[in-house]
Amino acid sequence: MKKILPIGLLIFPLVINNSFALGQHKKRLIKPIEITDAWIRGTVPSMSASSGYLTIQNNTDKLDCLLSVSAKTISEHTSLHNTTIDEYGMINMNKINEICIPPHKIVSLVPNKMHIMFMRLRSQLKLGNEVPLILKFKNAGTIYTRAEIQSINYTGKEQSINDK
Ligand SMILES: [Cu+2]
Repeated sequence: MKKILPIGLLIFPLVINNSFALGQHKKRLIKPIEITDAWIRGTVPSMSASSGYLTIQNNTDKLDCLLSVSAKTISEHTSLHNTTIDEYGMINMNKINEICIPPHKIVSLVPNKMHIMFMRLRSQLKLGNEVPLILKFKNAGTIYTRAEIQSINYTGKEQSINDK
């Protein structure tokens, strides 16, 4: 005895695909983690390291932490640093394991504080070029962004306005 498959079943995959597409579209409107104002300090030929800065906005209800940054096009070795001044006025840079952003808060990496350190640079970082960055977050996972290379004297968007 032969079984005949009802034609109605063939329509199901189309319906499932449609609702999946809608769900994805909704998620794109509010990013869980938003990265803005990413920049890296330009270098002169003798420099083998540089620092990078960006602003992280956590739009979720949970604490999230930046765990690592990679920028393979410019550097083999990247880590998260914090700058501190000790009791003798000496400036130190310490490696930190993570940068955490409380729910619905913004954390900015700015000169002389927390930053991304790019070591063993492959070549000179020239003004105006863009560098792709891959950020790894504890909850949000992998986030791709681009950082603009600024001049060696640049101190960031807000600082530059205050200087004028
Ligand atoms: Cu550093």
